[in-house]
Amino acid sequence: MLLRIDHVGIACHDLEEKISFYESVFGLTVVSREVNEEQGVREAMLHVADGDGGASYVQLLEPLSPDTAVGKFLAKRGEGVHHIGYGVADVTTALAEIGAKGVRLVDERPRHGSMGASIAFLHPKDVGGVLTELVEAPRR
Ligand code: V0V
Ligand code: CO
Repeated sequence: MLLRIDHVGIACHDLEEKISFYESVFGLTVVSREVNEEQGVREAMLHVADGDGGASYVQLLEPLSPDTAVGKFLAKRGEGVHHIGYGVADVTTALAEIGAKGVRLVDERPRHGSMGASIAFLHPKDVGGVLTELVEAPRR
């Protein structure tokens, strides 16, 4: 069901500062910058590698305000890994299959994600403390 690791989401206070860090230390390149009001974030995707099923990225996340998912996470835990995003062929089908196994879904239906993807989150309390995101890449 999981095709690959699409991205690792990392929460930070200052997006531009963290972009500079990943560029200078790891030589990564920003391929997308977006504000996602629904998710309460300003985010950037930095390309890591290309695989058979698609590319993988680091996603840097800055909260739009303290009362957002990432804002609350930063206040509670500080900067660090916020979620893992796995590539799936069909996010609606994957949600139905995973939900049927008793895992709490944060999203009952897909939302708009970075770079035109369809995304949905599974509750971290039902995934061993890991906020887990399903990512269906846009059709080309
Ligand atoms: C919260 N908790 C986490 C967590 N966030 N545990 C692991 N990883 C995280 N990232 C824990 C938290 O410590 C609490 O446990 C408990 O869950 C409830 O947290 P809370 O602070 O009271 O917050 P809630 O319940 O209001 O919200 C938690 C959830 C929320 C997971 C439901 O963050 C959410 O809806 N996340 C999905 C949306 C999201 O994260 N969007 C930003 C990325 P204790 O302390 O009580 O034990 S957007 C993105 O990735 C995009 C656009 C993309 O990839 O394209
Ligand atoms: Co993400």
